[in-house]
Amino acid sequence: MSRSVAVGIIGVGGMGARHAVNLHEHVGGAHVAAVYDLDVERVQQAAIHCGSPAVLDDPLALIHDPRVDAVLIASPDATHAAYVQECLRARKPVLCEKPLATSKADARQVVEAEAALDRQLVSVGLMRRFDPQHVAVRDAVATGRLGRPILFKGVHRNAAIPYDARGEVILTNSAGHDVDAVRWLLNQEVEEVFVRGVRSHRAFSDNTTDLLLLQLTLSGDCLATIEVYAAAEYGYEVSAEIVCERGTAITGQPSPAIVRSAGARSTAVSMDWLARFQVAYVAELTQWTRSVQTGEPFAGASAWDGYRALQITDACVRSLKSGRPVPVDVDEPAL
Ligand code: ISE
Repeated sequence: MSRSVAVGIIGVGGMGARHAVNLHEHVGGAHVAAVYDLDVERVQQAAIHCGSPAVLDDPLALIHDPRVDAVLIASPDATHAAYVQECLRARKPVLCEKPLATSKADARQVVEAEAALDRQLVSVGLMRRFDPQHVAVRDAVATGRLGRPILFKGVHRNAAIPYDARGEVILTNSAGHDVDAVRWLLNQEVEEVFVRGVRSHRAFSDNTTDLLLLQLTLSGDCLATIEVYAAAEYGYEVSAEIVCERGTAITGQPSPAIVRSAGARSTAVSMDWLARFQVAYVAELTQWTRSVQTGEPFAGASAWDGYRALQITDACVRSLKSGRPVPVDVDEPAL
């Protein structure tokens, strides 16, 4: 039996804490060996819930710690690329939460640094690739039974985002999931983007653009439209539909009980992504652990996919600002 993978986690806010608990409770073959967070109270709490790992006060020391085999990065977006680069210097496998970086130039440097090592060490947490609903849609389209895909229709609604709701931040932080879903579900590249946005609530500040409509042109004579809405209030929902020549496939929502009461029949909607994608997060960590143990490639998103997501969302930001369609470069994978 392979040795348990000792994972060091950088950042134990909402997402990192969920990963820590998932690793501790639901993933065989790995354990939480060390944790770091700027918030001392938060990191102590996380340690209590995931088997009392070492609590370190320096993220770089965590990466180089000999007790750590592999690193999971769930710190603020702007810190991702530098920590991933440090993992590459330490030659350690790393699962970095999306986005891989906050600029396409920094993401490109990660791709190049990994290619120079000639080893695939970087994985990116684009967890929809492990969501059973999304996998089912991909499989249905891949059979060819529905004919050629013509249109992707995506919806991505957050009840409220815990960060700045300017259009460029939403595009980089949230819409990265959607553009990755388009590429992965259809196995096509995005060639051009056209983005418009509005402020959903009059009470929001003037520079808020929290409802965005993306129109994409894809490489296989296929179009895509995506609604990304950061303040939907009623709950968190994601869906992806692929319209094909002879039929369509759409993700269902995970189904909680149907409740009948007071003249209504209702089904609860999750309020956040941690609940909606819990199954996907565990599957992603399980597959990553296996790839670290066996040396086989990770089945999820690579550094290249993380870079592509940023290339596309960067074009989306330029389109939003200019009010015009913007072409996206399609370059060759470096690995
Ligand atoms: C968040 O970081 C996520 O990863 C969620 O899946 C996404 O829905 C949300 O918009 C992001 O802020």
